[in-house]
Amino acid sequence: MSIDILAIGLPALADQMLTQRATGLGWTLHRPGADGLPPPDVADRIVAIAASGAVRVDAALIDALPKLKIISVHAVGYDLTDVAHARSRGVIVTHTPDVLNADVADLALLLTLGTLRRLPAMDAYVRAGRWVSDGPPPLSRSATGLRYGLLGLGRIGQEIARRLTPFAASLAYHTRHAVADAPWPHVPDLIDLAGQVDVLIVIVPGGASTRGLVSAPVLEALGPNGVLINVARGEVVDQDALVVALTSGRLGGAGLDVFDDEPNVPQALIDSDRCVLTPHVASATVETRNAMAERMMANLQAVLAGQPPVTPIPD
Ligand code: A2R
Repeated sequence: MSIDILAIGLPALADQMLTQRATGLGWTLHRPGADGLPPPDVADRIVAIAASGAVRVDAALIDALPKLKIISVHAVGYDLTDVAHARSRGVIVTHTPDVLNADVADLALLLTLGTLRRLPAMDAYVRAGRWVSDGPPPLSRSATGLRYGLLGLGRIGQEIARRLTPFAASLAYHTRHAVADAPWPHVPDLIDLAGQVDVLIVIVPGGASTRGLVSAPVLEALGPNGVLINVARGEVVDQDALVVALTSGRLGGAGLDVFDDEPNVPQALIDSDRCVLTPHVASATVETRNAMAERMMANLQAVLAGQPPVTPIPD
């Protein structure tokens, strides 16, 4: 008897791994139709979903799959999966934490340094021949000796903090609960933290509890010399307020890997020379995407064999 799996929006590497191994595992892969659902005769047989973190797995889809046992999300963030509904149906939700910590932390650092040192603008300056025609470009800002703040100090946040330590004058963080044994000071109020730092790095989950957390007053507190870095989810930052703050000069700069309506980026951000933009690639290296795909597979295999999941989402 074949085991029917619905693959939704997986990145190429994960999709290939799933496709190549499916036959050997006795799995039959299916894809959703234009309406986002598999055909009804297939829907009745689906026992597992393998989904990118960028696709919505909502109550309607979960309810369309009566035999569903597991939703294996290929991402650390599972904010687009209706976890409460899955749980109410007894469906296990898994994700791929830890294996991407280093790469996401690296990109946070790259965006920080790239924004302060205006790396893309410097590269463009050389390529456009302006070094020859105009002489040396305007000065940028030193990253060493700045005050750094982290919104979020979980698995990835702590990796970022460790990378910043050699050149930060100070480092503090805001979370809802202080982290026991963390060597960095906890600031209970986010606006206070933003007012105390030069660079604020966002690394919290998306979803209802963090939507718009980086609000206009937070950006105001960060100020005209402040820099915002976001490697979490676009919705955590009030993007309209960010555009206004950047274009009015009330915020110094931004390094952004994530946006509200990906892959669409507001033209004002594209036109702004105060920001560095990347297309949601924090975990997008061969090594990390391989590790994430392996974790997605391991969760599917465990649950479909009646074993506990390897990396279930936390309660
Ligand atoms: O608030 P706490 O004590 O639960 O700390 C968590 C923090 N956090 C928040 N901080 C302030 N206000 C909130 N409403 C809020 N909600 C969560 O975010 C914790 O320090 C951190 C999350 O850490 P982890 O669960 O270990 O996540 P990880 O692996 O660091 O990834 C963070 C996110 C992913 O969910 C993706 O959206 C993105 O990075 O790639």
